[in-house]
Amino acid sequence: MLWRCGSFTFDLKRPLIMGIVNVTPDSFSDGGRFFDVTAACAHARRLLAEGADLIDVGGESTRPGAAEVGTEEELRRVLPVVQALAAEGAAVSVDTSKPEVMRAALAAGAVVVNDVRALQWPGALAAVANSDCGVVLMHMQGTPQTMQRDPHYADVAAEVKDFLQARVHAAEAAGIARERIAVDPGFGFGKTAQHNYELLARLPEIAALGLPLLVGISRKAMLQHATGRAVDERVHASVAAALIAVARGARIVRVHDVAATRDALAVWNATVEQERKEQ
Ligand code: 8Y4
Repeated sequence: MLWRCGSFTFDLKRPLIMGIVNVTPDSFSDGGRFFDVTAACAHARRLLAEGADLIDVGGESTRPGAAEVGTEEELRRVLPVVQALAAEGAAVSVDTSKPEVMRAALAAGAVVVNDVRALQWPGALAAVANSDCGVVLMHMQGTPQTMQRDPHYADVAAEVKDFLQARVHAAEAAGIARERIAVDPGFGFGKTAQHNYELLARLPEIAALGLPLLVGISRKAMLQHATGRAVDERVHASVAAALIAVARGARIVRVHDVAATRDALAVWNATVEQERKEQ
């Protein structure tokens, strides 16, 4: 299976690691953007050196209850980082729902649009259709402001799958080639811990869509549910979750801890290669 993302074509025979880089306001610089951009680029370079296949750059917090960020502010945060990393030859993904940010990031060299709102905002389908980038379509119930209040599903895996199928059709109808599209069940986005574990258990049903499957569980609250660990103590649980996701059909994992994930997936790859030789 291949995933076409602008100048990059990823072979998904081996799972990919997407390293997370948040560009959030820093408390050091007064008004300037020097420190947060410099720090984000430095962090991205470290993740690339550790083995990240692509870097997801985000300037909008989608944490439950977080305030929305304006277009100008999001551009100020994200663009210089996208520009610098792309110029260094990295495969850069931009985590945004805003068509203006998508267009600017793609012009600056981004090769993937990662949209937690699955291109549902006006103009988003067209912004991606006018490029040859890859795109991640993610499921969310509700909005980041309200999604964790009281999520409900009759059948979480079936509903997530139906939503993703519908968004894939909308993307194709807008002129986005199927080989550019990856799907993501959106762990933690309008889901209880039980919903999240049911989705993880039933991931093969989502993989059956036949498209590259991306999963982001790294450091999320569902890991606290199982381990009791605080957010800065969830590395081991995150690596376990990434490996479980890959074993159940995920082909791209979005993670904070690239070095640890890379070693786990190296063991996975060695096992799968041996299995192929035996057949
Ligand atoms: C600690 C650290 C606790 C981070 C929670 C979080 C996904 C995503 C996010 C995902 C895709 C997050 C932008 C939420 N999650 N994009 N983005 N898939 N495609 N929370 O699962 O990392 S942000």
